[in-house]
Amino acid sequence: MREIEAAFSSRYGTGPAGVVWAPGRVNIIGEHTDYSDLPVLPMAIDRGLKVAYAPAADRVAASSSAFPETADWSLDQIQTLDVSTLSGWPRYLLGVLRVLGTLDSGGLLHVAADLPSVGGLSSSSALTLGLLKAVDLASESAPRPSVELVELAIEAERVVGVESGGMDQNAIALAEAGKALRIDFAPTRTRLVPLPQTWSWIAASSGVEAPKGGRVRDHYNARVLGTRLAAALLGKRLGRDPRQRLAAFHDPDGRAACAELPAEASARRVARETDVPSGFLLASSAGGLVDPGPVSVRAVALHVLDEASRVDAAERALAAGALDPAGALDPVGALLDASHASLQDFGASTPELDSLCTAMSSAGAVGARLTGAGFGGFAIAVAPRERADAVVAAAERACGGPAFVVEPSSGLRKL
Ligand code: NG1
Repeated sequence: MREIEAAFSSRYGTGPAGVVWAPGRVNIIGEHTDYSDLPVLPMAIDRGLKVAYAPAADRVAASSSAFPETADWSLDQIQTLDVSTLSGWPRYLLGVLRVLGTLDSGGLLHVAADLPSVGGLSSSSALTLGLLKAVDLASESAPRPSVELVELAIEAERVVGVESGGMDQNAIALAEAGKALRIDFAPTRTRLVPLPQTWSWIAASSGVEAPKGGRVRDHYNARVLGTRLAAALLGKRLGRDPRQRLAAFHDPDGRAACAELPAEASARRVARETDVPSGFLLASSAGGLVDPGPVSVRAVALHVLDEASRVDAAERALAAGALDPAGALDPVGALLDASHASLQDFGASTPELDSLCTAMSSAGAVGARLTGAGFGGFAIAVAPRERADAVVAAAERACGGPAFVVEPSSGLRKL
């Protein structure tokens, strides 16, 4: 019996009806662009989590091999629970159940993972999508299509409090082996991008945890606010609609006007200057962002617009890599390095992430950058396959690990 089935049986006294696989992801390039409706280029990886499930008449119960918290809620109770009173991973389960609305039946769930949850590999979205698909399959209704699960998962994570974009959920649900996934937003469109087999992708921990509670959530939401303030100010200055996302300013005039933006501004000041209400600027699915006061605006906008151009350039370089993998490696590596430098200005890097990237480059990686939200968590590097072991070893020496090669893998599915 597989380990997860044994764990499920020992917890619930009965075997599971099935097991769902939800992979983690690394983002190759396009960081902090998704919530401005600008593109990203992630790939799902060969690490992730399994959720074993079985139907249950009137309750949802859940446990995990990795964490002590459990949930056991009646269907009636689910509608009255307050997410802010829960701690740990059951918050994501409540987010999932909330967006599913009134349930006709429940489920028994058990989670096991080989995906570090320290930040950057999208463990929160893998968990959300794994739970969502397991609850969906445990119910009697027809299974929902992946694109519907993606939309529900985005909303579920916002219920938990991070006003995220949609990169992770799309990547995890729609990825295919051997390929990255270019994702555009508003409307969402995805395109598979083959990756050269002679390259290795290395994921390495900075040794600093960046879980989505407290500190990281506040840093992240402050950047989301920074992009909204920048867009409102650019709209006002360029005579365009100020209630748009930064994607509406991804053109030469928009880029040039960024230089005139204030280094920092508050929602209150921008609301006064632009007539966009502060309630609009601070809106969120979880009842409004906490107003952090002045946040970085100019560096945030410059990073986001330039990073979107780097996504286009990386996709072009990868297309060339299909014909000439060796020739495309340096251009892709240079884009990764440029992305990391830009994220330093944006404020998402840390000294540990910086020295980790330097260590991997010195060991033979052609490019390295933080991946995911940053503020700690993971970095990725790209290297010719024969140098991968040396890069992993250098990363482990720099930060104490873990570091490992990740393979571009297929997405969410029933095993
Ligand atoms: P992480 O925290 O690495 O899973 C987060 C967001 C993404 C994206 C990146 C930054 C969530 C679930 N994910 O990724 O949507 O904005 O940061 O590019 O919040």
